[in-house]
Amino acid sequence: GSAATHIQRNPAYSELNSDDVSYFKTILGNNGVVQDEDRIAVANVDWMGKYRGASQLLLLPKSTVEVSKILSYCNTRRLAVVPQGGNTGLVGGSVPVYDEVIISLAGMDKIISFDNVNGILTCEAGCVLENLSTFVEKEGFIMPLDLGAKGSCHIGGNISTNAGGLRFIRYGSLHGNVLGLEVVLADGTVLDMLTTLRKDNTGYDLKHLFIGSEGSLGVVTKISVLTPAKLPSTNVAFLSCNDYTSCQKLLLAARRNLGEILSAFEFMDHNCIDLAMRHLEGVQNPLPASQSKFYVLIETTGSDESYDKTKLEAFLLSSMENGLVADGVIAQDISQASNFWRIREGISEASVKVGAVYKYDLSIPVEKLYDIVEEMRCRLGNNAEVLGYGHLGDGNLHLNILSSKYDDNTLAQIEPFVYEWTSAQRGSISAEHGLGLMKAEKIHYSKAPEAVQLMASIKKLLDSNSILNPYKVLPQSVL
Ligand code: FAD
Ligand code: 2HG
Ligand code: ZN
Repeated sequence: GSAATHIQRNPAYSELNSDDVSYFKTILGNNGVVQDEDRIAVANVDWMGKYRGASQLLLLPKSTVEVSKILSYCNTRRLAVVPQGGNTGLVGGSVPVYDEVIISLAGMDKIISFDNVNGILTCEAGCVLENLSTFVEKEGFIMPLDLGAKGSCHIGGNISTNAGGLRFIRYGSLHGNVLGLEVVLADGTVLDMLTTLRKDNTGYDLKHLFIGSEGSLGVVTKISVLTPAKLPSTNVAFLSCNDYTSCQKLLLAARRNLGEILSAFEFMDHNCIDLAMRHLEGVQNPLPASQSKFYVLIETTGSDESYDKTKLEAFLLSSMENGLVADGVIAQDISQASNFWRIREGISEASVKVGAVYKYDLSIPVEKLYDIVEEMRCRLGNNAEVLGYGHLGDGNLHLNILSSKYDDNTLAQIEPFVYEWTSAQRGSISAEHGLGLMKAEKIHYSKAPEAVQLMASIKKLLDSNSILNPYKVLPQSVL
């Protein structure tokens, strides 16, 4: 593929033969065993069109028992597999590298139960996030996470990547919101950790190993998740700031003055707005006259319509008076609010329309977070367009570098510089997207050797033949 890996195919894995295919048909039926070239082609390539595998088989299990039978067989036969959810991952983790069998969870999309007293949803891993949102909202609750990929990503994929997203600042990480999981291990063992308890300190909390393990330790088949109450009043403001320091101060001011109603604080530079206006259909620039370099989207969610609105208006006014905000608007209706959100959520979509995009997803102390964007612009000059945006409230920068095509010279100007720089700040080279194939060999920039060794020991314990998502997450040297 275009982002060719330098890792060789591991010869310890068997090659698929017709007996294997026949066996899979006996457990999944003909419809669960996909060999159609067009459908396989779609599953072989990632959302950016950057990572491309050469799998010849896509399996569509309908139940945990079927997943268990598939894995048990693959483990005995030494057939490597890649679990796939909505295939929206951004680090090449969800597609095969060579001929791994693709196990798609798309056929496991049932809601199992909803406890509408405690707000606890239990469902299968292949449920699309947006469908779950629609479902729980009818019951007066919301999903604790939201992201631009909601229309395609699966809850199982979200859990496997420990997705952050747009509500993290308010509701925190999936490590806090996921109450239980059912996972199938590499040898087919079904691990039932599907509790719905808030508190349970009986031994090691094993589910956390699977949250964020990117399909390398097991296949997540069922989930129970805590959903917060849906509150009646939401307001969204779109603001501009003249310098980065003002954005930082505005974040602190928002935390102090908006307090418990603050539900999003998203940041984008002028280049992002520019890109969105060029490539997203039907969006309007909320501040067309602004010459500012920085933009912030603030959302509040609370229980009192008039109080919440007054609070946000007063905050905007005082922030303009004290000079932190250059200009700003509060959405007057749902369509304006969704236009604001569409700009922020659409940056990813716009970024892949230019040609090639190099994406970095960094945790950096907020004070330093924009420095890397400016340094990158200096390094690359006119060779590329550099965008900085992200979840400022969480200290998470999305650094996107756009150029007309992928080439090794551009890459050599970006890497390892970006990783070294981040490591020197004691930041993370993956705030929320994971390591996947892209960063498996880079883990040492963010983790101590002893920690990587322990991860490798856990991997060997749970997947002794290393059939699950090979070449991803951990460096080849420790396996
Ligand atoms: P996939 O892409 O199919 O898989 C991702 C990884 O999880 C792979 O390693 C795969 O092997 C593994 N996996 C999937 N399902 C399972 C399973 N059931 N069991 C075991 N392993 C599994 N990410 C964020 O964190 N925050 C964001 O705000 C955000 N916004 C995005 C916006 C857009 C437009 C896009 C395209 C992506 C965005 N992402 C974001 C990245 C991505 O959407 C998330 O990582 C998402 O959680 C992946 O879910 P998925 O179902 O598409 O998983
Ligand atoms: C977002 O916050 C996503 O929009 C995607 O995490 C970021 O595409 C990216 O780099
Ligand atoms: Zn993000």
